Amino acid sequence: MAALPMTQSPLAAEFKHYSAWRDQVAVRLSALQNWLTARGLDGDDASLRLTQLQDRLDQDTLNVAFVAEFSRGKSELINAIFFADYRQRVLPSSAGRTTMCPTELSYDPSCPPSLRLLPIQTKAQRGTVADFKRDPSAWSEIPLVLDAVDDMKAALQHLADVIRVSGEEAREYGLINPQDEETARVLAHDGSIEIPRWRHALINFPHPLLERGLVILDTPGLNAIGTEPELTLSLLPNAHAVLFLLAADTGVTRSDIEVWRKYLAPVQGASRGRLVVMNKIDGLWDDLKTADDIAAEIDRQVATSAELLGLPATQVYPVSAQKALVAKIRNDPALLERSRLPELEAALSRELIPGKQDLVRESTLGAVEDVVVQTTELLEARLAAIQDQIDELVHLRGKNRDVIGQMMAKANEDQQQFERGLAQFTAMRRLFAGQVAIVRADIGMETLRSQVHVTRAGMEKSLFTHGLREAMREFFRRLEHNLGHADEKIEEIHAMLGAMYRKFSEEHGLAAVNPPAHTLARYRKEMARLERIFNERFNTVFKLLTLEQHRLTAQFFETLAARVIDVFEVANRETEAWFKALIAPMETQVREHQAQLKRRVESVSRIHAATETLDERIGELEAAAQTVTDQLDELARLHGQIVAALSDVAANPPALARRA
Ligand SMILES: Nc1nc2c(ncn2[C@@H]2O[C@H](COP(=O)(O)OP(=O)(O)OP(=O)(O)O)[C@@H](O)[C@H]2O)c(=O)[nH]1
Ligand SMILES: [Mg+2]
Repeated sequence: MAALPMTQSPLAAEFKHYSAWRDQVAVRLSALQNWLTARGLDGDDASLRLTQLQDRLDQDTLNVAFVAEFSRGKSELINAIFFADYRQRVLPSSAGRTTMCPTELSYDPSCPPSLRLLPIQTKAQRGTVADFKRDPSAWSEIPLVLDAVDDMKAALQHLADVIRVSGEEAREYGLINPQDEETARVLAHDGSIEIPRWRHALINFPHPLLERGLVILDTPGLNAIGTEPELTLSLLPNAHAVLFLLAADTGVTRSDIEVWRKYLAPVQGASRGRLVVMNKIDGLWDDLKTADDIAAEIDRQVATSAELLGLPATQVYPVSAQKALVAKIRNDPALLERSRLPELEAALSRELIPGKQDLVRESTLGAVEDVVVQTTELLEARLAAIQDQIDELVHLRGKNRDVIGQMMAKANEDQQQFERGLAQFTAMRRLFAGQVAIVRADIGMETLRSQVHVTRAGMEKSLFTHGLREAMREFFRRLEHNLGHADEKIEEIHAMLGAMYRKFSEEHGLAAVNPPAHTLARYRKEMARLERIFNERFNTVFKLLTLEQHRLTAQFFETLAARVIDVFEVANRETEAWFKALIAPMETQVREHQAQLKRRVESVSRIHAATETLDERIGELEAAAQTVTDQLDELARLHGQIVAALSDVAANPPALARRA
């Protein structure tokens, strides 16, 4: 199944542009990092920040998810948008329920192409899909031989695998929804039920867009037999674009609305990158009608669907995935246009790429700015100190030894005064460490894990929904309390350091620095969102819990806790980076200032010993000042290059032009 040359769809073109942009930014970042290293200017903080940035660019992915009730054509649409060059259906697509488990398509060139499947039985074990991703032995792996077409199709057919199990077993996996009538009917028949054979699938596929960091998530339709809470909690919120599909032949059904409400509504906050697709418009094509009549009929359906979902009609894209796939395979531009897929592809790249580019740009700019400002301040302080010495020495020309003796006394005095200031700095540093420890206790992973533990135990004990909900409410209440407390401390630390910086700048002439601010607001918002999802999901008021309800809730909590842990890990990482960014410039300046004072005492005493070396010494200092001035220029130039690469104006990208 060798790929033919990529059809230049707007999405492919924009994606190519985006990844070229990202590569260019990475090149410029390395230039800065190498330059800093070569000149010994890469303090701990700077090199850490730049390395983190490079890692983030390396691992940068763009995630697109497809969500809908079964049989709306998700898999077909993925085939049409991304895999038409393979001249056939890559993902299985057929009438009825086809895709049985969430399927992620991506490409890691360090592993051979493969399909990896996580057995449904893992649901009876503790651990989320994310946990199992770290355990390769839990997965069944089928190699994908791209040239052996039939083998490859057969392998991917496993995405549709089901097994028949007893009601008991399905219950053990938490797959039975006691409220679902259909399940009850199926079970009543002979006590057994068909369930997905796999819990999750990972496809490693060398596709040009996947190679550049695209990750596609295909999901199974809402089935009565339960889905992973991970979808709502992390996979969908982490997607940069989510496509929600309707079908023209079914209209908006009750279960479509349920999927929308369950999967799309909770992540509505980030309304960017949410597209609604009305698929199968070819069902409305009718040779006995005029093109205008058909278009009007499509418009009417679009308007009705938009209204039912409470969206503007412009956010609903009518397409025919199937005809688009056929058109691309047969190279039939008229049919492709009629399928209206190109409009959806354009909208998708418009939603997806500029938004992602903005995110990457913002975070990169911020971090680079910090590093550049820090280094500039260091160099400027160095330059000012050299200049002071030059002025002092120039002033000494022709003065007698007495005056030079007074100079020496003054230099010594300054040095001593600064040493006394240092004692204050050390005391402040101790205070700072104390405050940091409080924040770490509030939001540290150990505190969190023990809260998870307490909540888990509380949930296991309770037999009634009331108790479960109480345990969860307490969990969120504690998290919010700790985050809020940490936020207050963070503000105090910020104010304390600000005062210290001002004091040092006034008393010892150090550069005035405005320490960067930090807040945990983002993480508190995410906790509130998770709590809302929990409340929405468990607001039913059954009193005594059945075994499977209990199991479902416990499973849900495990996923939720995993997500909370992820969020806290990021919060901790960022807070630690902030602590460093806060204290590092101060430490650097203090160290630098101390060295300068020492050099000054040395130089004055040398002159005191031999007044005739004065001119020579001034010459040395002037050369040193020139070197620092050159370094400042070079740093500004490197910074300018990064900013230019980030702004992406040179390439005049279609993405930015269109947005204007
Ligand atoms: N007429 C028509 N049929 C389509 C179109 N897109 C998909 N189909 C058909 O609809 C059926 C379901 O398509 P799938 O791609 O399997 O749908 P899905 O949303 O992935 O469904 P699940 O995997 O079961 O959740 C298949 O028989 C497709 O051939 C379309 O644009 N027009
Ligand atoms: Mg499917």
